[in-house]
Amino acid sequence: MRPLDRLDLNNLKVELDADGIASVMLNRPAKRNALDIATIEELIEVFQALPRSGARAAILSGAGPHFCAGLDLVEHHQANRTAADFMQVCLRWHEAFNKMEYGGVPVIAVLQGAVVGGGLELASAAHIRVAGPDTYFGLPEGQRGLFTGGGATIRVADLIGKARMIDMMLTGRLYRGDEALSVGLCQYLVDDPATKAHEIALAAAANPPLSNFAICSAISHMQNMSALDAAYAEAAVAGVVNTQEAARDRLAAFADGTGPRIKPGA
Ligand code: 1HE
Repeated sequence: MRPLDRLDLNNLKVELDADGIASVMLNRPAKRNALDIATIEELIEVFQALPRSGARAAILSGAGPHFCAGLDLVEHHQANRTAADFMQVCLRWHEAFNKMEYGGVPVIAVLQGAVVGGGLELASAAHIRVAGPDTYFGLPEGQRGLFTGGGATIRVADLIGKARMIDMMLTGRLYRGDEALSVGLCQYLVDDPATKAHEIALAAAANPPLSNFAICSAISHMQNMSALDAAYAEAAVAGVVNTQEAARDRLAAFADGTGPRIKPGA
């Protein structure tokens, strides 16, 4: 496996800064960052390398006016795929998005313009979504004669519920602004999503990496389990995380009264 700084990337731009914040940018703005198979393969490589890169958090963004226009419809049209071919394509999408969601490094998505179809599937694999005034969310699969194939039936349904997802797919309904925030498509709605995402990434990066690893992989895994198994797995993860060396100073500071108290700011 090649390290993050040695990957040969054409459709993504990746940088790791001195604070340990990785920036992963979809970089096909002329095609509205549509996800062709080459981009999906690059996402797999990047999110495979990320947990071993020293990155403490990552910011996922898209170059240009739109975050991501979803499946590359032109490639899909021209490739004339069989059902078996497209199933394999979808499995590569799952590989990429699972590496993101389960990798243990917090991924914060900065969303502008269109976050549609596969673009919403990609955004929903991030751990935190930050939208701006021009961001809109849609699942236009129904109108295109398609169906979701990148995990929306799991992740988008999880964010907004089955009924809203079905409505979006049947009618082409778009969500934006306060409505998008209130249904759970994004957790932050701000004028400057890039700056906010950076702030969030720095805050997350200040946590011990093992805590973040648990937050950004164990919760997702536990959702796939029965409640009984999830409770057992939670106890096992807490056994490891809550006794980590990196927590010692923080606990000591609380015990001697110098550690922060958890209260809302002024
Ligand atoms: C594309 C794509 C694409 C743009 N595949 N090439 N997704 C959709 O149904 C959304 C399709 N895209 C759009 O509705 C619009 O492009 C946008 C609203 C996102 C942006 O509009 P606009 O006016 O800024 O750009 P444009 O003129 O439409 O597109 C600019 C170029 O990007 C143009 O290429 P050009 O070579 O003619 O300049 C477009 O063809 C290209 N482009 N979007 C390929 N999606 C695993 S299953 C997932 C199923 C889905 O994702 S379904 C949802 C698909």
